[in-house]
Amino acid sequence: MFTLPDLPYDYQALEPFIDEQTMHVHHDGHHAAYVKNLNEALADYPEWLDKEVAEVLKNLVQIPEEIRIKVKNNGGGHFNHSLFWESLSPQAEKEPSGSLLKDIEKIFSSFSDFKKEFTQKAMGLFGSGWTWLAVKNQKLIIQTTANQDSPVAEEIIPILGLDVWEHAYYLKYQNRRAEYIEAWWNVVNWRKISDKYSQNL
Ligand code: MN3
Repeated sequence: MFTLPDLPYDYQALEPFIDEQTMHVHHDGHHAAYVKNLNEALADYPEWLDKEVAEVLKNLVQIPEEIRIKVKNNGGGHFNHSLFWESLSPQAEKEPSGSLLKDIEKIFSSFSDFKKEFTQKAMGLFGSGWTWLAVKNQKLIIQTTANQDSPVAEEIIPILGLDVWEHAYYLKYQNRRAEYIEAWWNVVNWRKISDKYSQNL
């Protein structure tokens, strides 16, 4: 069985950038539903229920066709949100460190240029989806995915993900996605992302 992870901080901890009510709806409502629906979809296929969700997503072709889309959507939702919560912190650093900072500067010329490009991609994403900082063939990339599609299904390692579904910001920011993204940068847990990057080099 897949289980909903607890938030690594209190629901109000990311205030004022991400509000308590949104965190409740997002974690206890949306993420919980992905976990429930994933377990239901795989109920008749218990061999998949004790795998890591990333393993399930990497092997979707082996999932019976009649439940494959449901597993892709809800498994992606579970994986993506688990990464999202742990990528944030009320004690956030302003920027990455170590090899991550060095490689961001190498590829995007500066950390502020990286932020600009990431923000533009997130702003340009039509409808619901995610923007990622990820490692592909040992190189940093910015990627966007639609719906709950997850880069991990394509052998890409996401190290930071921004949820740009309206459910992630509508209660506080309504249609002002740009304000949400600007606020979100303030709670990105760069220490954690930098560590994750070093482990995946
Ligand atoms: Mn979401």
